[in-house]
Amino acid sequence: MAEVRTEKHLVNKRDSEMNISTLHAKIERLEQELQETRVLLARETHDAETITRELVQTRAYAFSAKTLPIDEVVEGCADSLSRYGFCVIDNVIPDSEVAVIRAEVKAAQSTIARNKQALRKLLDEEGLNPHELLENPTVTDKVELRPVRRAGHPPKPPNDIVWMPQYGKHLANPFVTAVARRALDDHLRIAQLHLRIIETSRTDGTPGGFGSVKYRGRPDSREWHTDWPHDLSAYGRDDPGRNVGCVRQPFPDVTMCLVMIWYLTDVDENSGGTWVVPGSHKDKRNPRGPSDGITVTAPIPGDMQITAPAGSVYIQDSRSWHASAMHNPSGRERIAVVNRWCPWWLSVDDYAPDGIDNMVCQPLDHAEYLALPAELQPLMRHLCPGERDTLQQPVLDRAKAASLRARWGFQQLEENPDGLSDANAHIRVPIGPSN
Ligand SMILES: O=C(O)CCC(=O)C(=O)O
Ligand SMILES: [Fe+2]
Repeated sequence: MAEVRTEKHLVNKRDSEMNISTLHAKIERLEQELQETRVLLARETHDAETITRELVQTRAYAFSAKTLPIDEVVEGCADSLSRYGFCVIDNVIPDSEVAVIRAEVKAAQSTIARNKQALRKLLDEEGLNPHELLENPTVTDKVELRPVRRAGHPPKPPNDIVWMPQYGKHLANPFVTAVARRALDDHLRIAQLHLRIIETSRTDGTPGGFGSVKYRGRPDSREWHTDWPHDLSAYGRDDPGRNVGCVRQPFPDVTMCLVMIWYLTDVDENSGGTWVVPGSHKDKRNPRGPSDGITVTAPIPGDMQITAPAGSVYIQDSRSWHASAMHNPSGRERIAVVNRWCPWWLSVDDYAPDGIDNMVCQPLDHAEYLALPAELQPLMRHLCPGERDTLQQPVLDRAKAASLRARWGFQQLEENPDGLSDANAHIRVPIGPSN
């Protein structure tokens, strides 16, 4: 009798195993068929170039903070970020304030450049040790430097935000922070902030555009890259003192950083609109990928330039293939401020101890931190060594809820230990094939 039961049990087990492997095979077949059908559909109706043409015409990636309710902007941006890898929030800075902020950014450009030059002089010409700069009384007259939070790392120039208090009033705009929270996590940090000004063509014939003059001027030139922490050359290449780290290819399908470009001049195809390849944030290849067959300086079918009025914010997943315009025949500079926003869980400034002049986590002293608008402080608190940095309320609330739920389980164990064996019978964890 026992033998018959064992045999029956074995047959059942074999049937079940066959059933599972048939189901796995079916899933694999259907997934492959789905993928092939998607490709066919894209080819038949909506190839990349057609989608891009439509996007350029309709600006379906853009949502206005002036005319739409915040929920609609967040939904629209979340969808656009997921589908295309980018979105734009129009009218974040009111028209009436744009000119003042633009002038402030231009003044900041000179201050930052002067400070950087003075720092380079001290390091390169006078040969000072970066770690001893703050102890040297003659240095503090010549250059603005602040201690950083990370022990053992030399000081850095202050965060560019200190030169732009009017701009700082908008940086934690509720539309922008809501979109960032939706895409990243509840506790956010602004890890980098820098100016990106693109010259226009000069009357002496010097071409406008981003980068070295010798490469500028052609509307069909590009400088494709993805941004930190997906910047494959990691700022410092193979220099251990300057490499800031880069996620290994193929990038996991997770949004780890949002790049925000705050346009302070109108942008389009002739005036420094950012180049982007829609959908590239999900592509496993990378323009700088050593084995990916892409030329960083050439156009890519389906690429496009963003069009946006001054006061808008372009937001992209750091995995998006994008480029600054290398031509700008508009007759005016393209003025913009760039920031990189991260969730609390990304390692934002652990490496590159010699990167004294990179823009990673440029610090704030306590008075500068306290002078920030109250809503901006939580996003920049990690930059101020004197401030105790703790996780923010929504993250704490989540942890509390999880802890209460766990405690409830142990209460069940105390009160009804015999009734628990089937308590999770409704839970099924699918096991996929390895890939
Ligand atoms: O200038 C632009 O439009 C793009 C800027 C950019 O790619 C960057 O700062 O990482
Ligand atoms: Fe970039």
